[in-house]
Amino acid sequence: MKTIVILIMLTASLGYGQNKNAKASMEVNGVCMMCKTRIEKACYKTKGVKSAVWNVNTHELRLIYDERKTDINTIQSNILGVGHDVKDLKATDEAYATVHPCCRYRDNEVRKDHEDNTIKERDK
Ligand SMILES: [Cu+2]
Repeated sequence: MKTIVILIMLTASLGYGQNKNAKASMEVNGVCMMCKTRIEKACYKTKGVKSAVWNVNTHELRLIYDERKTDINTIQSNILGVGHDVKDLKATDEAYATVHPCCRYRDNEVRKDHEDNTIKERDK
């Protein structure tokens, strides 16, 4: 009986101070709407992520997640897993190779193409 009480207290104290709607934002590299879908999907695939919105212009990813179920490192590694660099963390070449050719954000030509398109869209 005593053990059970201690266990309950321990579980309660572990959960204490953890936010089920923790917010975070970080920079994720990408170039287009396909990247956006890929990045956000990778986040939602992570158990505990409630909201993931990536901005194609600013490259900022805004997250709302349950700290009791996941953490930033887990979310980041899932994003890296689909081939997108997070801040200073580089996705492996294998993971990067799986992104669509038009999404090769490390390629200056591709990046420039997308930037031109963004400007065209804006000036339309
Ligand atoms: Cu893309």
